[in-house]
Amino acid sequence: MILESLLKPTQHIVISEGILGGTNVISSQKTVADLKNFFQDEAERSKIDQQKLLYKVQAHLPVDEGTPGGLFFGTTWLQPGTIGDEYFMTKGHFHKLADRGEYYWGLKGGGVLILMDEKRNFRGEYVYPGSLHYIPGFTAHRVANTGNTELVFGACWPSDAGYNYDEIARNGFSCRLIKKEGKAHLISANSRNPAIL
Ligand code: PAN
Ligand code: ZN
Repeated sequence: MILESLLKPTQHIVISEGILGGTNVISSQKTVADLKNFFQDEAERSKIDQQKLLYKVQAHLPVDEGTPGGLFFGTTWLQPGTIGDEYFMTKGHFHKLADRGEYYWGLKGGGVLILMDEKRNFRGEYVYPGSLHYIPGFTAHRVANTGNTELVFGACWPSDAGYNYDEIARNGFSCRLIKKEGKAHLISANSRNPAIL
């Protein structure tokens, strides 16, 4: 009676793991096949089991994609490994509404958030449990796993942000995160090595 308006939340999260539950939660995954031409060493990528999982994503989409004013909330599980000397990474994207920002935060494992502005200036930020990253608008973002274990990170972004994967597929990032003598180095990409759509 009095408590009628006190409701159980529609969503829940295993806070340390990022696992989402409840209504309107979607899942997707990307395999080695899905990142054709994204790595410097395409020959090496093509030799790996194409069905091998690179990363999976869960996202809570409480409103339709494109709705102004709402928020989306997600978790990404990125596997450890390298292709050639380049760490496993997400595809990366600008947002379709390019000015839209986003938060990322580290939950498990270790890696680097790679950021590139529209002038192709790049920078990287270490990702680790407790790291928090504000990704400004007009900034492409991608995460690479530099550890030996799964890298888990959370994200929150505007529901009208959308995705522009084409720019990265065409021109790539201006940098690559490579493993050299066991350590991560963010280096300028020596060729644009465009990924063919
Ligand atoms: C994230 C990403 C997620 C997967 O939710 O979509 O980490 O990376 P790609 O989308 O680049 O494959 C996000 O940035 N949303 O806006
Ligand atoms: Zn994004």
